[in-house]
Amino acid sequence: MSYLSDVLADVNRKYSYQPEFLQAVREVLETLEPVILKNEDFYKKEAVLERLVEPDRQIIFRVPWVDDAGNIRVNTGYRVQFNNSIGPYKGGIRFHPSVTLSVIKFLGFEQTFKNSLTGLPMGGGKGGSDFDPKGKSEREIMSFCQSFMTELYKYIGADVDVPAGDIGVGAREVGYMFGQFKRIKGSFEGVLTGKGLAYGGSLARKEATGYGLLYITEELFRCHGMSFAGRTVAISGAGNVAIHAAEKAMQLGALVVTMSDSNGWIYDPKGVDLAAVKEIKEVRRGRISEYIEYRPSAEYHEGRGVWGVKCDVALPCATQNELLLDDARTLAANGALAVVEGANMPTSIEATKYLQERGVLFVPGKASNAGGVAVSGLEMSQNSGRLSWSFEEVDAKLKDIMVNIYHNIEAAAAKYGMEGNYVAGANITGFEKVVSAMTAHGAC
Ligand code: NDP
Ligand code: 2IT
Repeated sequence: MSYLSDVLADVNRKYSYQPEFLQAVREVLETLEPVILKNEDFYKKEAVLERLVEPDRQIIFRVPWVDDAGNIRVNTGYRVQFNNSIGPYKGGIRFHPSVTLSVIKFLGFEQTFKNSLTGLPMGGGKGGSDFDPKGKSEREIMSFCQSFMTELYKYIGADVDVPAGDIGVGAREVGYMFGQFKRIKGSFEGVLTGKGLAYGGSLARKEATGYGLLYITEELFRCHGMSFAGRTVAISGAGNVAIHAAEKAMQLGALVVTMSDSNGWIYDPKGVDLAAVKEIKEVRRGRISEYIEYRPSAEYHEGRGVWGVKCDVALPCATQNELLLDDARTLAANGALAVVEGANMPTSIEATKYLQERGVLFVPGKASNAGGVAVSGLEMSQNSGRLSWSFEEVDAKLKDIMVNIYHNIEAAAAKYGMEGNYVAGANITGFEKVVSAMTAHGAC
């Protein structure tokens, strides 16, 4: 058994009850094999892999809050501070009933590599709760956010750990959490990103993940001698990432024909009416099924189905494991040219391998959705410098970062003889920087 397979076997044994975490670890470790084999004794002596797969600390807490009927309700809160070798912990907070320690660990693990890829000094962390924001009143959301921060504030700070949004957490929730932190600590600091523009937020943060996804997709196409304009794009999700991915895809001349939420999906062959989706999701906080009220000629279907639509480019932007082997088969059979992940780990390992074998260009989320956390890093810089940059300035830096990520992961894959394998390229690039910092710090 090699060092790498020993560590993988240990993690599988120890955390057999954390499937999402094991999936994320397996995907990364398997692609690192050529790097580890080149210098196995060193990595083993330094226990590099053992240190990478074990979070620095995991904070789990009770979140009591009062609902509108006056009942006390209880959820579980998490913050996993994974690795701060290259900077303060950084990563979003997810509110969704599916949140478990396994989910937060997988996200924190991925985040460590992603943040390294941005080139900015940010370590990896993630947090969240199994709280379900759906159907809750404004007051209940505020009550929950305040209670969550009443415990979390002890563990975070502008130079310690800087959370942001993720599924179920947008500007509204970040605002409530920021307010509670400020109130308890008496300190106005850049402790969260994705803040409102009136109190230290960055222009273009809201758009950053979706726009960044399209910047890297455009560069991918350009470097393969193809144009992106005129392509048909299938997008899943209808949240922050999906909406801004659709917006930038349209600006770049593509036709976006699908969007979805956890109940169902829409197919609009004329091209999705994004103003309608924004009104449904951002103003009414409604369901994607309402889309046909705006566009009666479009189709609405219950359940999953986005990947059955013929497209050139698939952008999964909802959640983990939403693009499975059968979906990959359908996409490839329908002639898809590229799958570029907006969500974190939306594609299963089997589906990823199938797409790669069939020559479908595949960019993993830790590279392609890094635009969000990259602009969070720029928000941190602006907060430290007491500055606000223009939209154009932030957007130009974002584009630059995404183009650089593409070239770095492309070069790393090629260096190890895996041309075009951007999964390996992303993992190797992220790994090399984190490990060089980690080993410089000694046994910690
Ligand atoms: P939002 O909460 O804004 O939107 C999430 C979307 O995905 C909604 O349409 C939601 O539908 C759908 N969705 C969520 N969970 C499920 C599920 N279990 N099954 C089916 N559909 C689901 O989140 P974001 O857009 O911010 O996040 C989307 C993805 O992008 C996540 O994987 C996140 O980790 C990742 N990401 C986000 C970044 C950011 O800056 N926000 C940065 C990088 C990655 P419904 O409303 O019905 O629940
Ligand atoms: O998955 C992610 O990268 C995010 N949810 C954004 C994290 C951040 O700190 O901006």
